[in-house]
Amino acid sequence: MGSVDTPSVVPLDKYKNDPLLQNLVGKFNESYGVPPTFIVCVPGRVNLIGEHIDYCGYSVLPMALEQHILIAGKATDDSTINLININPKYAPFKGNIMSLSFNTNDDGVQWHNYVLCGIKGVVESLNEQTLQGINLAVAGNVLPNSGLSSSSALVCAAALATAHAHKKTFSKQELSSLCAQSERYIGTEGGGMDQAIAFLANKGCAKHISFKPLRAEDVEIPSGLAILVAHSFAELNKAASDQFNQRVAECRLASVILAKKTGLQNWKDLTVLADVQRELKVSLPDAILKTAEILSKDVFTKEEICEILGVDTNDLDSSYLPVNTRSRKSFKLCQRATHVFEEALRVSQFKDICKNGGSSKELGHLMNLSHDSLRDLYECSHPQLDELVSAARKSGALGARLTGAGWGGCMVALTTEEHAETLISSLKEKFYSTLITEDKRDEPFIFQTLPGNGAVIIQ
Ligand code: ADP
Ligand code: NG1
Ligand code: MG
Repeated sequence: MGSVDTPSVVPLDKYKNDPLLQNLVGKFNESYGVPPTFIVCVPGRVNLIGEHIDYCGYSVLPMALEQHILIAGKATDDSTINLININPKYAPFKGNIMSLSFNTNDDGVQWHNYVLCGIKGVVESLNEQTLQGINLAVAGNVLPNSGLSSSSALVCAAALATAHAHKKTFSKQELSSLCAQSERYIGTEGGGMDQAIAFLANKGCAKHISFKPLRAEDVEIPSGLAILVAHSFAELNKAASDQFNQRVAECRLASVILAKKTGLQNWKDLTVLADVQRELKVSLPDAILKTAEILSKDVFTKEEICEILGVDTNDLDSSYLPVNTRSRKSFKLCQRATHVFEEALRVSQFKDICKNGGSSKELGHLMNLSHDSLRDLYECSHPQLDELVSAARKSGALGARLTGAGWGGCMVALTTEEHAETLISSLKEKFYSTLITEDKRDEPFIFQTLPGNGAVIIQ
């Protein structure tokens, strides 16, 4: 058996000039009266292509960012979790490690719940009668609520900090799966892309991530190309809205209806579109044709869906619908499933071009098609994000698309190294000039980025 791949431990010395880490250590000392015994560092990510298909069982192609979440920690003598954030907008929290509960207030989901997701995931997996608490301090520079996966960086950092504080080692694969599961405590029923890239990323390469079993294959961005990330200045906290789960529900319903109408015996359990495609033994282009043929309506009412499946509303709710989507009256199934199958095809074409050589124009074209599909079929873009994408294309980007869940947040654009600076200047002039207020001037709202490393423990 080969050795188990666990997050690397790197010496603190390497970070002595990192201002965010120095600030974090200072605040930890100030709050707890002692220095932390370790710090964990987990990156955000940008997804190059493959949006809203991880929870449908299809592969995705993200890369880690240099921006990250840091958590400093030290085990305590009792079972208390103390949590502070160096940013005063995030309020401190105190709880018991053996009885963590999630709560929301009128403003939506409180930030500490993401930390609790990671802690709870590890606590459940350790399955001990009692555990020591931990003093924790958080710092981060991943733009939040923007599709760069600040949420998962926080969840994964909390899980890694909890495991390390209890001297337990998990493989990167175990941590990825455990965190994908435990982030769902927040209420959104996402896939595993964000947690997988957080742990499995390697500097210099994007990753083609497949699920069941979880695998991450290196994909090199062809030389001479540059990746640009830019914020649309529209934000959405996914857990504070039912939009994300509505798409999850629509994909599940499309999946079971396709399975039932094509005569698959086990249709009730076929809630994942990739599983239906596999059971039907059809190619992605054929799955797209079948979708158009079988799900040929624009909108399905809940009653119509119950009738097709031969179930009552209670059954439909409990078997297929996330809690916050149960009051929805109508669902778009054909559009969502078509996006998923077509996007899965685009990921595979994008990977092949990167691996076997091909035109960079074609890579850009695939990204453009991805955005257009997310805007028109998946309806998860935002007018301001569409405007930014369009400005990037007009300014000579090879391709541009929304990245992450959408409904605002960031765009990822592909350009050449030569053209990157010109593209940034052009977007500042064409898109940002009227949007940038004094308070936003220093924010890194547009930046060029290279594939970064996965999670590490700093000691
Ligand atoms: P994203 O696309 O960034 O993952 P989500 O809507 O999934 O956006 O989650 C973002 C949430 O994560 C924020 O609203 C906040 O609660 C939490 N978060 C992100 N970064 C930080 C941070 N540095 N400190 C505290 N909480 C953070
Ligand atoms: P963001 O935008 O980072 O919250 C979400 C999901 C991913 C994936 C993308 C869309 C979580 C934790 N993340 O990402 O799994 O479905 O949207 O491709 O649910
Ligand atoms: Mg998120």
